[in-house]
Amino acid sequence: MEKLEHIGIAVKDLAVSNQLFEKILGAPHYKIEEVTSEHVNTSFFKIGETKIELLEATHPDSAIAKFIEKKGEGIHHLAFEVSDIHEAMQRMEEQGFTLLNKTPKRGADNKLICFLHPKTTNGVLIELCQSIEE
Ligand code: CMX
Repeated sequence: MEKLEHIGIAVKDLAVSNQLFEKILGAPHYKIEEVTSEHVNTSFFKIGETKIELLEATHPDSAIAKFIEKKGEGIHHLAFEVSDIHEAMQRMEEQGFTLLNKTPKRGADNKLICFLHPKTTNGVLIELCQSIEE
C-alpha cells in the first residue's frame, strides 16, 4: 500500500455536508462527480496528502442508501492507494480476503478500484485504488 488515499463518508445530503466539511477543513471541496455505476454523487476535499470523499446515494439500491438506512451517516470506507491494482487484488485474494469485484472497476476521481468485503476485514470496508494515467 502506498498511502491512505481517502476516507469515504456516507451522507444524506451532499450540499449540506459540503458546507459542513468546508467549515471543518477550512477549504471548499475541489470536485463533484457522479458515479452512475455506483449510484452515488461524490465530492472531494483535500487535506494534506489525504482526501475526504463525501458520498450521497442517487438511488435506493445504492450501497450508500443501504448503509445509511442500517447504520446512519458516517465513515463508510478507507481507500488505500496501490501502484498495481491487479497485483494488489491477487495478493489480497491469496491471503483469504474476499474481493467484492473480480476485475477493477472505474471509480470516482480517475481511479481503478476494488473493494474488500468488510466481513473479512474486521468490519471495515476497504477500497484499493490505483490512479489512471491519462
Ligand atoms: N462498512 C462496514 N460494514 C458494512 C458496510 C460498510 N461500508 N456496508 C455494509 N456493511 C455490513 C452490513 O451492515 C452487514 O453487516 P451485518 O451482517 O452484521 O448486518 C454486512 O456488511 C454484509 O452486508 P450484506 O447485507 O451482505 O451486504 P450489503 O448489501 O449491505 O452490502 C457491501 C455490503 C459492503 C457488500 C456493499 O456495500 C458493497 O458491495 N460495497 C462496495 C461498493 C460500494 O460501497 N460502493 C459505494 C462507494 C463507491 C465509491 O466510493 O465511489
